[in-house]
Amino acid sequence: SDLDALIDALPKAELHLHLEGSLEPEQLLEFAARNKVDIPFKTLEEVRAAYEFSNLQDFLDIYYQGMSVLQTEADFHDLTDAYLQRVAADNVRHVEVFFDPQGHTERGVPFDVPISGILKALDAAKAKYGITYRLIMCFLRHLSEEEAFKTWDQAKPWLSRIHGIGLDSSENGHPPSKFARIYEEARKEGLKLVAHAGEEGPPAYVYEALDELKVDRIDHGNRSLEDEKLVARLAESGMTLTVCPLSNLSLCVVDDLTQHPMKKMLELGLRATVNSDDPAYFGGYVSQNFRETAKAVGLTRDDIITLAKNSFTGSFLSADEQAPHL
Ligand code: ES4
Ligand code: ZN
Repeated sequence: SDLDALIDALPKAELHLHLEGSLEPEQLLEFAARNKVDIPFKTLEEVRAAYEFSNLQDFLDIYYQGMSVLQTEADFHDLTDAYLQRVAADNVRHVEVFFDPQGHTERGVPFDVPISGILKALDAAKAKYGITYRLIMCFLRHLSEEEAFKTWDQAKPWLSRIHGIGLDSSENGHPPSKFARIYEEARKEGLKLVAHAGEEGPPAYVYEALDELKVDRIDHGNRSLEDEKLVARLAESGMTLTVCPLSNLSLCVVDDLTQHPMKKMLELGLRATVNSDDPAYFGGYVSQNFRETAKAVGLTRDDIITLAKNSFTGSFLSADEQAPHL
């Protein structure tokens, strides 16, 4: 359709992407074979069948299991490069990507391995694909504050290469306030701050992310819509929400894409953006998220242009760096 052509043609930024969530079934088998990692699947069909779930925890269990095939710097490089190549074809010009160091150090892969491989691919992206980047290190919120501080210490030599920190994994029972001291340290180092909040968790967690973590962006934020005062605050402050429609559908945050709040978010004056979250698991990269959402909730040309613009104004690029894309 006309809208699909517009979506393809517009320069876009992706602000919510877990690199480990871009591990396609084919790559999982390839990395398992080359690293001789035992996995409980033999065929693509078996992997695809395993990439099925209906809530955040079921997804996370499979996501952490999938990570076990990522062993070497080359694996992380190849994973990142494949993602960049994929989104370059969709006119994505800038990416702000997450990685989960604790998902790797926990199983004996040293901190330096993932970050070295990831940065090698990201550093080549401008020349290879015309894509700029920021790298965001996430803490797993189901682990302790002490574990987060251990990871923070391992990250210290890399801080000039890490632009921001994030908070992900199982949300309920692990409120943002649990990590207030880590965020304070990162803020002192001049890092950008983001956190998943209001995906499955209540509006109170979005308030905590704002007030106790002092985040620059909210990842997801869907459940903010349950609280009128919170919506007004987010709209007035121009807070960016990195919304992930196909993720929300896969994890039953919404029952049906026609029920997705994206249109409503724009009507409420929220600075929403469209992102893929874990595209290998949720059935689509960023352009597909745009296309399916546009169709399901009736986004107009203006809505789509606004969303593409928001992806740059909500990014951590300077105004000068954003300008050519707007
Ligand atoms: C995630 Cl969708 C989602 N939510 C929370 N944590 C995550 N890590 C990777 N994907
Ligand atoms: Zn996410």
